[in-house]
Amino acid sequence: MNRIAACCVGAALLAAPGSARAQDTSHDMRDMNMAMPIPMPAGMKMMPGLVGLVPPVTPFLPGAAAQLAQLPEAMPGTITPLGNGDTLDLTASLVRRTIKGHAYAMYAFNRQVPGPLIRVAQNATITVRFHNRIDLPSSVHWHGVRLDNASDGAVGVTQQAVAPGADYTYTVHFPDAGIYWYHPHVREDIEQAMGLFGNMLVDAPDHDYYSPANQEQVLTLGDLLMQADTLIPFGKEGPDFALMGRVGNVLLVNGEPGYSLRVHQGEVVRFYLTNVSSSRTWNISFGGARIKVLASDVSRFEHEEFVPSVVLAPAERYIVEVRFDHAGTFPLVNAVQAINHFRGEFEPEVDTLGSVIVDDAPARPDHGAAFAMLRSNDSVTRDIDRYRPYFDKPPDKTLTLTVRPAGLPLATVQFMTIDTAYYAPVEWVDGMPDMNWLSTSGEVRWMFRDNATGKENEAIDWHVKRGSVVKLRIFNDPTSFHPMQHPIHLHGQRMLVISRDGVPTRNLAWKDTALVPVGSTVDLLIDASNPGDWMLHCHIAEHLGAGMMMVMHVE
Ligand SMILES: [Cu+2]
Repeated sequence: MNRIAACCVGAALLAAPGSARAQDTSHDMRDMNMAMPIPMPAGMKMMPGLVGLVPPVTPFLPGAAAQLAQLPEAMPGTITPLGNGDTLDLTASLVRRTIKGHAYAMYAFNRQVPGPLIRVAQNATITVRFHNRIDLPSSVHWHGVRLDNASDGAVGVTQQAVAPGADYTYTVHFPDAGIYWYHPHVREDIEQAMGLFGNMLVDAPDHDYYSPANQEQVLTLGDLLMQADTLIPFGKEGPDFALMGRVGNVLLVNGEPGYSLRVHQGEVVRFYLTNVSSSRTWNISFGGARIKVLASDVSRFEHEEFVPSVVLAPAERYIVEVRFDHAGTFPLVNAVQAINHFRGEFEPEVDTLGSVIVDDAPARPDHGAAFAMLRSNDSVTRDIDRYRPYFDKPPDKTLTLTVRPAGLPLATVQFMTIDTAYYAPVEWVDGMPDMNWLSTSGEVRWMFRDNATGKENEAIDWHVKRGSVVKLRIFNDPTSFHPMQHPIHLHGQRMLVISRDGVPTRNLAWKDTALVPVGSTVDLLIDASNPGDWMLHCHIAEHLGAGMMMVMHVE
């Protein structure tokens, strides 16, 4: 009997609330929490062959041993300016967090959600003394920052996990301006989702680095999966929702389910956007207000552009400016194309995350004229020019993205064989939450396959010389068991997305994370300038937890 079947027996013993079984306090956590149905999209029922099943993992939620009332209440994130040589104490701990009027035991850095916004000058070096006071092993990864390998926070590659109660000191050097973020690099599916994330805003010395704005807003875009007022537990032994990742149904801006900003008519707001979700890809717009894209992960773009909306895959950052040119209310919107796997239909899905309320007092100063102009960042172009001779060389390395299932419920396997007849390049929402929930890292293995050697994930052993320029071609196999987009993140280096499906990118920015849609081939050019052992992995937390990682050694 496999583990699914064993759990199925346990679930079958569960009766309706009020029954003798439900009142029996002797049953274990598994029965109590994991048998709770997960939220299904409107009009969709759980697949008949899956009713009564639970994921074959022990349910986990933070703070099981803590008294909720005794925990300190989480606070909003504060700006923490740090100078070169400064030290920050960063403590991950349990907090009481109130969402839509209900309190939950969750995690926070320095009791803040998001964690402290570390604001530093470009080229500053700071020391961070990390104190793990949560109930899981943890670490801190400084996402996108080209720092010393020993401070990368990559558990299993650059350090051991920091045990509960233990400490670790990081030295963080910031060679590049822009918006970055920090999060644990162990069980991200739990720790990041439960509140352990924060930004670093790195200021260039040039005060004219971006076009002028009246104010700045740093926004994290995240989500939380709940059934009514209850958090859906995580898998203790490994991630559940291993097929598509955990896609939340409560959308959070800076950890809160509603966002609100008041501005004057004509103001230009510079938004620093970070996708901190486990799996969700966002498509963000501002109620028709004009959006200008300035920068992404590790640099500005060669040219500023006006766009109708901004797509952010997990871990990606975009810096945009938005001008609110008339009084009124501009909704902050996530507008996507949902795919309903059960019905095989696509349908639009639009969620309002908050609003920008514009009064009729005039902006002072009025940056309207500067906003209307699109700047070219010649220094970015000149920097990239040094790499252009490598754009057309044959790939040095090629990877195929695929998945191998083993021991999934029969109904899921049968469904997938017909479901892959159609696929979406990007799955914006979870259109099959039942099948997804029941798949754990025990049954699903997501994979990088090195086409040159046939090796997979951590067995792949790439050694490249420091200073070399590596062209990496990644193909996302649409014929795999369950094809899905993957946001691929490389630690400690910078890279260019030089082409997608053979079409050259016409406006480049240095990136650390690139989305590879289903069926697509993406060519990356890696500037391998930072020595050490660096992870390459999918940033969908559950895909990483289900194996999708490897290490590139820069010597
Ligand atoms: Cu992935």
